[in-house]
Amino acid sequence: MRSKVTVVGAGFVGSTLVQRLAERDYADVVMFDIVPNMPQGKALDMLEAGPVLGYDSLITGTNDYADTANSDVVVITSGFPRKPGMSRDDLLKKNQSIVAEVTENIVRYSPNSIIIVVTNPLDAMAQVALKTSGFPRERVIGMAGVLDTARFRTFIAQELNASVRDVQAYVLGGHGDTMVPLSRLCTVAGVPISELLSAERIEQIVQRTRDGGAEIVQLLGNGSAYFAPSAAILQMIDSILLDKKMIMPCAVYLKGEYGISDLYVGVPAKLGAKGLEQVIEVELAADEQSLLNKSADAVRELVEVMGL
Ligand code: TXD
Repeated sequence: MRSKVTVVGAGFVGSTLVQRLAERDYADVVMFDIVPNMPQGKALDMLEAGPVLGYDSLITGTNDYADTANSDVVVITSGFPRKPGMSRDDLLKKNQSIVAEVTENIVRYSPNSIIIVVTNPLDAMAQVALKTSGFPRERVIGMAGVLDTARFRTFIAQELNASVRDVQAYVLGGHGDTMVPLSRLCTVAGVPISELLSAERIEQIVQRTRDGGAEIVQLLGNGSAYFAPSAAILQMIDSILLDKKMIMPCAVYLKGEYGISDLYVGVPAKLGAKGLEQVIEVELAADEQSLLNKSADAVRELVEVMGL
């Protein structure tokens, strides 16, 4: 039987992800949104691309959670955009209630699913989904690190005129200004980046990576990134549904790993059929650990504002 994936939120990230999934052709996809007719319209449009592109994925748009029943993976991209005059905390609380409501419906209709959280502020929203669902941490994972790492890899490849495939890197920590690109472990075809670029140039690339989301927001003028984010989510789903056991940075609920407890923070994780199959603990240098701690503190602040 084909796998079933539900994507909640048929906005830019959600609908682009559904398109990418359909083209992979290994799962049926349900796209849910509260806006009437819109997910149905987008789903039908994508379904009609199947004969041209050669995929048989069944794509269903809906406003009814019953259609999402028995999904293997559910992705939460639903959220409220920040409006003028809204504080960060207002947005936090608004998205907290959306993610909680969505999670309750996921638990009701797909009690055995693996949840991938995408809505911002990412690490805090993953915490909301975990607490609301009562699922084990293996089945509630946040997407941020694959995207942040992809941005870092893009900039390094550009700088060295190298293939992105040869660039290995890790960006850890929370999804935000405090993320921790681990340049010490970055290699290009196995060669440490410190042998290829000056420390100063590496630092500039690290800073551009930290500002990667904002750079796109500024260029777009309205809305935020969705092509690279949807690709990053797809890689996580691939590893889970195809049981590839790939290691990639994900927001994971830590239970003492890296000296951090009861909090979502981005760390290298092995994803397979069971969801999170292993937290990979990399030995960190003192300065890296202190940056990771700072990043965790920023997430903890949000969790406290939410009263979780
Ligand atoms: O790295 C990452 N984690 C991220 C996160 C990368 C990119 C985008 N990131 C965040 O994902 C972004 O800050 C937003 O919080 C979400 C979704 O971004 P997108 O660009 O797709 O936002 P849209 O286009 O505004 O889509 C949101 C949709 C929209 O269609 C709403 O109608 C719907 O969410 N929505 C809901 N769906 C279901 N249920 C409820 N309650 C609901 N409320 C709004």
